[in-house]
Amino acid sequence: MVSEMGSVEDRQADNLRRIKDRFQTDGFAVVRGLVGKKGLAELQAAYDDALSGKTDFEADDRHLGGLTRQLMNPHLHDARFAENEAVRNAAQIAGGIIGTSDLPLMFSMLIYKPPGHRHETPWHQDMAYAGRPVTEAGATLPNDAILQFWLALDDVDEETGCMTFIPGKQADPMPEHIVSSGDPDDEGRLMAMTHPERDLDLSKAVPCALDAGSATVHGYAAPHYTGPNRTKDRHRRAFIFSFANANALAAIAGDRGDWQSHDPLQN
Ligand SMILES: O=C(O)CCC(=O)C(=O)O
Repeated sequence: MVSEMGSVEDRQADNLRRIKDRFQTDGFAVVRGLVGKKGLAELQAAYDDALSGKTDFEADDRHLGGLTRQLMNPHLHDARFAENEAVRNAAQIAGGIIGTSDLPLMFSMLIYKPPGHRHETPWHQDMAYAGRPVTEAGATLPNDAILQFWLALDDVDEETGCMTFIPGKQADPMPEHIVSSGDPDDEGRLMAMTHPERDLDLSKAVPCALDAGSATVHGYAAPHYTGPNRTKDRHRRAFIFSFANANALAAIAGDRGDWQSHDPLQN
C-alpha cells in the first residue's frame, strides 16, 4: 500500500537502515516494536510457564554467577520461544545488518530480575565469555560475529535493570575481564570488566528504557550492563536470543586456531 508516508515496505527499509547505521556506529541499536501484542502475550505466557517450572528446564534452569535466574536455551524446551514473530522479525533485521538471509536462531536465554532483585549484571563484552575461563585482554573480534537481541517482556527502565551501553567502543581491543562470581570452570560463571571506570567513559552510558515488545540488538564487542531491580512490584522478564554471522566466525576460527575449541555462544 502506498500513501503520502510511502509504502509499508519503504518504511520497513528506512527502519532497517536506521538500525543498521546505529549498530555500525554505536555497536548496538534499539528496535522498537519487535513483536506485536499477540506475539508478546504468547511469549509472556511461555516465560511464566518457564519461571514456574510448568515447562521443565532441568539443568538449564540455573543462576548466572549463582546470583540471577537464567534459563538456558528456552527455544529448545518450548516451541513458543523457537517460532514466534519476535524471532522472525529479528532474523530479518540481523540478516539486514550482516547482509545475508536465512539466519537460524543459535542461542537463547531468559534472564529474570524479580522486584527487589539486588544483583547487577556487571559491565562486560559478550566476547569475554568465548575463552575459558575468560578471553584474554586485548582481543579484537568483529562486533557483528554474534548479534544478540534483548527483548523486553515487561516495560523496562533504569529502575528495573534495562540494558545500558557505552557507544562506539566495539572496535577497541577488549579490556581485561574477570570471573566476578560463580565457578570459573562453569558455563554459568558471571563475567565483569575489571576496571570499567578506567576502561570506559561511564558518563557516556546510554540506558535503553523499552516498552514491552521492544528490544535492543548488540554485537559481540559492545560493552553493556544491567542494574538491579530496585522496584517493589515490577518484574523484569527478558528474552535474549542471538544469531551468528557464519562468515565472521569462520574468519575468527581461521585466524586463530585456538578459538575453534570454544563455543562463542555459551552466554
Ligand atoms: O539481562 C541481563 O541482565 C544481561 C543481559 C546480557 O548481558 C546480554 O544479553 O548479553
